[in-house]
Amino acid sequence: IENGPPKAEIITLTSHVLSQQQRHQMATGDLTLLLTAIQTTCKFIATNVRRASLLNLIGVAGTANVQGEDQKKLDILSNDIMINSLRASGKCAVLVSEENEEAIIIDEGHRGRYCVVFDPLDGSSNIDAGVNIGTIFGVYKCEEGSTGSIKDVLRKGSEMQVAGYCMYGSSANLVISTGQGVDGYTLDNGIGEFILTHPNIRIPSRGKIYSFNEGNSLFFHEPVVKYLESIKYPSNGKPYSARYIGSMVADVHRTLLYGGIFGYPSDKKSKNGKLRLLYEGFPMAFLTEQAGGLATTGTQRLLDVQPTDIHQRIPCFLGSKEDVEDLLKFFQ
Ligand code: AHM
Ligand code: MG
Repeated sequence: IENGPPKAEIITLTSHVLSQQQRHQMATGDLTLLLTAIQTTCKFIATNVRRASLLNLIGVAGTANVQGEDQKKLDILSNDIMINSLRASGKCAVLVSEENEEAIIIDEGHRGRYCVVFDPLDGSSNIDAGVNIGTIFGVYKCEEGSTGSIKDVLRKGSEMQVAGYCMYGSSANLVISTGQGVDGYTLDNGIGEFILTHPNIRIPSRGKIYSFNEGNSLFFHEPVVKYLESIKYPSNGKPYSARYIGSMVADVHRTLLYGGIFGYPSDKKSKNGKLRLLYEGFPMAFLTEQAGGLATTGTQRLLDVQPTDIHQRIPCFLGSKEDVEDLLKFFQ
């Protein structure tokens, strides 16, 4: 036990990102303000996820609350908060949300240079059971000369400036990369700040866990079937453990911290799998690479996929470098 005084240095997300920006001479403060808007949304969602059953936020949208206002389901409410807060930041030009069919082009009075793609509450089918869920986001900067159009977000994931997620579990954990590694922050409810608790997350080069919805095995294509066989019946007699929460944020979070492989493949029923490229695949691939891992579609580096539609789906495999390389051998 150390006897010295308690450590007096508390690093918040805002101060850490600011100092990162300053170090790379990128500090206009715009990104920091944008991230403040995202943080505020995450704090709001974290609070409400926790209170959800009490406040009866769960359930069908359209039931009235005591004020006679329509109550919204948590995912719709989260989406509204995210959009309002990003718009109010004055730093955004285009927003793409899983909940909105069309991209939102921000009005001139509030317009900034950034474009944010997000899934406000991913894994929302898990809310009622109290299982971890999360918000996923990615940030692009408008292209030179653009005042904000759909073209600014139909870009490869490798062009993202920032990617992150916030996981709502026993604590709220915000994991983020501005392209200089990955840092994890935990919400201190007492002071309402995200505190740097997991600096420089590095994914182990090999793990012992695989995370696939094997219930779909009947439809899986051969490379995936063969790969899964290879880790379940290995020649060394040490099979991998299976962990699948069914909430991408939670499954990816564990994969970043413990290593292993997460996959949502295309199969005979869904030709591009289930996960969305822009606001699920790209941000998670960005974080995985920044943490030293790999992310692939099976045939291509995930971050190199050129999107054609804001809501398109993509087969997705990510995790420890060696595990993903093993999988890729079955695709060759
Ligand atoms: P959602 O955006 O409708 O919540 O769906 C995305 C979620 C991911 O969080 C998760 O990885 C996946 O769906 C699980 O799908 P499945 O239930 O088919 O295994
Ligand atoms: Mg989703």
